Amino acid sequence: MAEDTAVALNAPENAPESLKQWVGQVADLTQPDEIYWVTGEPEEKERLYAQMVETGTLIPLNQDLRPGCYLARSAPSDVARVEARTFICSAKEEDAGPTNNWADPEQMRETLAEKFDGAMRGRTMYVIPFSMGPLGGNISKLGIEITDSPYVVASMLIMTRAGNPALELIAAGEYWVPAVHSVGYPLTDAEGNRRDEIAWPCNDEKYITHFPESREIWSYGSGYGGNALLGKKCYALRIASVLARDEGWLAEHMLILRITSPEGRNFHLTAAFPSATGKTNLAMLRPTIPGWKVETIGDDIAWMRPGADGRLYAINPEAGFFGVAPGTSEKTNPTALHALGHDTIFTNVALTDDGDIWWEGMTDEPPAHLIDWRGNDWTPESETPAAHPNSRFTVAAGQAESISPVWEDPAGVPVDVILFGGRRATNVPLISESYSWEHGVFVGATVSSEQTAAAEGTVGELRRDPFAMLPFCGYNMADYWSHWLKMGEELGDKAPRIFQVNWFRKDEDGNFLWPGFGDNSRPIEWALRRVAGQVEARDAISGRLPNLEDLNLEGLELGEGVLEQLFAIDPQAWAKEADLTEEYFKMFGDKVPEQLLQQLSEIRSRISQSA
Ligand code: GTP
Ligand code: SPV
Ligand code: MN
Repeated sequence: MAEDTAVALNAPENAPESLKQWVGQVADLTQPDEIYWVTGEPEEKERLYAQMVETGTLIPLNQDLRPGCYLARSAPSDVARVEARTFICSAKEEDAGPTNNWADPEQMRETLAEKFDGAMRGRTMYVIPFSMGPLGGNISKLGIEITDSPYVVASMLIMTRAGNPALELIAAGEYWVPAVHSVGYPLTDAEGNRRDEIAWPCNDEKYITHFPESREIWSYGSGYGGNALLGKKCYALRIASVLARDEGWLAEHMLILRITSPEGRNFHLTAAFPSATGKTNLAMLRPTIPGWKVETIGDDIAWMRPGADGRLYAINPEAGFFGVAPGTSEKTNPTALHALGHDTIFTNVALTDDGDIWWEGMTDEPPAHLIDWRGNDWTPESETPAAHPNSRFTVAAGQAESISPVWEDPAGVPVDVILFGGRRATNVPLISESYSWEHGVFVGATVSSEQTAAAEGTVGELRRDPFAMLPFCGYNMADYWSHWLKMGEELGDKAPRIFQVNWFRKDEDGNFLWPGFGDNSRPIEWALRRVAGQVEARDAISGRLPNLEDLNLEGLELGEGVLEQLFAIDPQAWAKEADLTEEYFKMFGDKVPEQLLQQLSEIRSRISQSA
């Protein structure tokens, strides 16, 4: 009961009784010194940042060069999502499926009760009401994150619509998802002995847990990214994918952009690429082909729902970008770089001698001296990177000059094209059009990609990452494929067209064949001309390929035979992939939808026809 809480609840007047009770229960368990409800007002941000500068969590950057910018350095053990410590606690194991770590919900609740017992001693417990998506929008949803990390509060204030307006919607009776987070580093022990605060408190033991039936999130031990900003992967993907299945919509790891043709026609495109595989880059694309314009709507997550006209409408549930820093440069992504000129939190990048930031790939020549992400001196001779490969910037989406005027339209934008992509050195062509929605779902379901530094694991290792959702699907992946097939039936001929892309194909010497970045506008232009019915395609094993003369390559110098290599399809290699896919599907037993098995057999017949 809220009344029994030792610490004052400090609840705002409009906080509903059920919310107050839950906050009181979490406080009883975690025993914070104080409870603070986040309002989202400007003076609150000032106080928070000042306090974090005092504890060393934030280092102010040179305010003349980067006003409002700060650097955070995490603990070296807390630098990325921890997939091995991420759990789906569904009542039945088969509802988590073979690609998730399942944990028995009863047992996990016992473990969490132990871990969270006294976890916030000596700390402030922050209560953050937030909206995923524009406030009050019909695709948007609400949540409350309780956390003991001011860094998480500051990040949530950038990444979501957090504070009083979200609480007002909750007070008005809107549905909300509860999410509890602790870094697991209490400052006082059970006997009342105090220890000093450190710059990045966290715990060696981590639990990122989801309860799909009760729609709850409990996260312990990490302060980094998707482990801790619970609106992002935990809610907007893992829990939302379950809500989407039950309510008939889609929660996806996709960027959203608007692209306007020289004739002034608007197209909307979403794209699922695995973590650190180019969503932010594509969302801020600067086309190298004249006359085309790209506007950014989202860079990581899309929530999509059929609208009254039967088309699929997408919103970006987030309000900011938590983007990969390394590789961001004036050449690769000037739009992102310019957005980072002010009011940005940088995490685990390097610090220059004049109080600015640097990371690998920002400039051709590294500075002669830096402080690296661990806080040590660094020179170009150093053997470790200056910035952590998963170092990130946290910035309000509105700061990107490419942001679309419609990015906060609560109704969303109608989706014309869906892209699936991954990092593939071989086999997968630059672009390929799916024969049908079912074929598109097959392509999405069988994506493999070389792993990146966005999660713990072996960088470069090829793994299946269906729909770029491997670490983010809150239920059985095969049921998720069935849900996609069902959505296709509902959308019928109004469904978006599906294409597969691969910017990462390499030659024998390991060099990228395709220049990528702004030039990705070229295959995308072809896709849009397909949608507009302006161009023919040729049938191939992977799907429909462009006739090479139809690609707009004006102003691009490609080496001899490179274009052919980008579209080369080796039937033997595809036969091997088909065998691997058959093996892969076996993992899901009889849950694999019949339509996907049918697609596999159609690929095999295309292979034998071309042999
Ligand atoms: P998450 O935020 O982790 O979900 O990732 P993301 O998909 O938004 O990643 P991002 O756009 O930040 O991609 C980062 C990496 O992809 C950087 O190393 C980029 O240099 C690289 N990248 C992006 N686009 C291209 C491209 O067209 N070609 C090549 N070769 N690399 C690219
Ligand atoms: C990803 O890994 O796909 C990210 C970063 O977008 S995190 O928020 O840490 O999950
Ligand atoms: Mn992501």
